[in-house]
Amino acid sequence: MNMKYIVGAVALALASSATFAATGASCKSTGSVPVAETIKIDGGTYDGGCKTFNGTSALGDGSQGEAQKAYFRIMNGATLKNVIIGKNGADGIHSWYGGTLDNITWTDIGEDAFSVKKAGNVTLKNITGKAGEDKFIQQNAEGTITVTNCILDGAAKFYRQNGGKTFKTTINVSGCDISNLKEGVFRTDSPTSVASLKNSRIRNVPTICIGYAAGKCTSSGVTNF
Ligand code: DGU
Ligand code: CA
Ligand code: CA
Repeated sequence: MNMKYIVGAVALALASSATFAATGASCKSTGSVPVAETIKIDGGTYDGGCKTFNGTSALGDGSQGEAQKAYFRIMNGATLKNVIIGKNGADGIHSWYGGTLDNITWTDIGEDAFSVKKAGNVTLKNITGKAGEDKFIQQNAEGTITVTNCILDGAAKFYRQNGGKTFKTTINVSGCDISNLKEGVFRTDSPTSVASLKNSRIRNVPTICIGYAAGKCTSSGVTNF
């Protein structure tokens, strides 16, 4: 085999398996902070300093009970970064009118990990979620969700548009390692909603698209790991 052919074959092999391991969040805990009520961040940036935020029973118990509170509410374009959510996941983090999460770990996902409660676009980057029972991301209002470099290990669904709702939602996910889902990656009941999974890896994931209209949920560059 001549050199030219070998170089070509290697380039082809790289191109056809063009996925890389996601690294997710990177914090090592620097201490512990109790959280007894939702911390509201209205614009600007809140840096959690890689502390572990531990919800008290005032937030909830991390079960599937619907009456639980969020640890944080990001509002009006706020950024929340460098946070570890502790063992009581409660109702995770909420967004009102858009914002960004950067470098967030959910140690033990509660009722869900992140919810869009009021319409707005959100960016979720460098995030890691573990040990969920039901949903990782819940979208209850309009907007586009963009997720990059994430690890989710354990949930029923990576993403759910609120059941029975038909407004349009958009979720684009890339550079993620998603494993151990009971149902699938994306689920909607809306005929207009769209979803994409790109350049990511999956393991023990029964299906990617649930409930989407033809052509509205796509995947490319997705391999098993
Ligand atoms: O009837 O809408 O768990 O927003 C079900 C509810 C439920 C939501 C969801 C959420 O899907 O409350 O956290
Ligand atoms: Ca639930
Ligand atoms: Ca919830």
